[in-house]
Amino acid sequence: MAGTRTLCLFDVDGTLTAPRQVINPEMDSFLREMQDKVMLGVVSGSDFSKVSEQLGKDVLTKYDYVFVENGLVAYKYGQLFAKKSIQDHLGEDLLQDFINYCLKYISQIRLPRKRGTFIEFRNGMLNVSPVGRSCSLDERMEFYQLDQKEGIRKQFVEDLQREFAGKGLQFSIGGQISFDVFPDGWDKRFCLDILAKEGLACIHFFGDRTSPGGNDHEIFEDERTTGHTVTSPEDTRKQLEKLFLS
Ligand code: M1P
Repeated sequence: MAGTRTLCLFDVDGTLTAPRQVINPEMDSFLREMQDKVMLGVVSGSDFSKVSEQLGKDVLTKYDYVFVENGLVAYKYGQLFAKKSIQDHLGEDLLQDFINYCLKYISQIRLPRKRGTFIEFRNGMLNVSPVGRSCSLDERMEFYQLDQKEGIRKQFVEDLQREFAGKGLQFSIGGQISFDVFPDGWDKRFCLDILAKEGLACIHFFGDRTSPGGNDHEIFEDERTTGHTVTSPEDTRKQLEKLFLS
């Protein structure tokens, strides 16, 4: 039976914060006011350390639900309540074939700059970055602009889709310098299976990457959510005010 509580579930980068930046204090206090009307949750492809850097060390107590790595690691009212790992699911052989292929592929790309941490191994996904995650903010923007012109990540993902066809892997280009790789179905919809047991009346999802290929697309389209496309944190606030405060 449907419950009475409404949950507003937010993507982080580009929706609550500028990409990889800390939440603006005004947006943060606006969300606290919203909590009188609705429950709040976040769902991010990033891992917990990045989400807490952006939303605050007290993120677990500020939001009713925090889903990191698409919900593979899930917290409710500050407590860890679900966790699943990619290595148990895929097995070491496939994982190593995949990692080796990516490292070889990256070694053959020439970029204006390359830094370190080309593959980040997370609990529920791999994050692959041709420029390397340890790049500076300026280097990040430089890669992002180049990628928009040259489609480096898009081409990389297409090659991986061909090479690993039928292996049960899904790819998602969410941020600026990398893409995420996870088992089929482990996109942001993963958290909806968890929420299905929570007796909510309605889940409003807000994200900026809702077009096909973006990492908010599947959850935005899912019939268990009412999806909203936003263009920035300011736009998220405007849409919330219109929906719940006017
Ligand atoms: O916006 C979500 C993405 O944020 C980061 O992407 P990037 O560093 O490329 O901007 C990553 O944490 C990625 O996993 C995540 O999907």
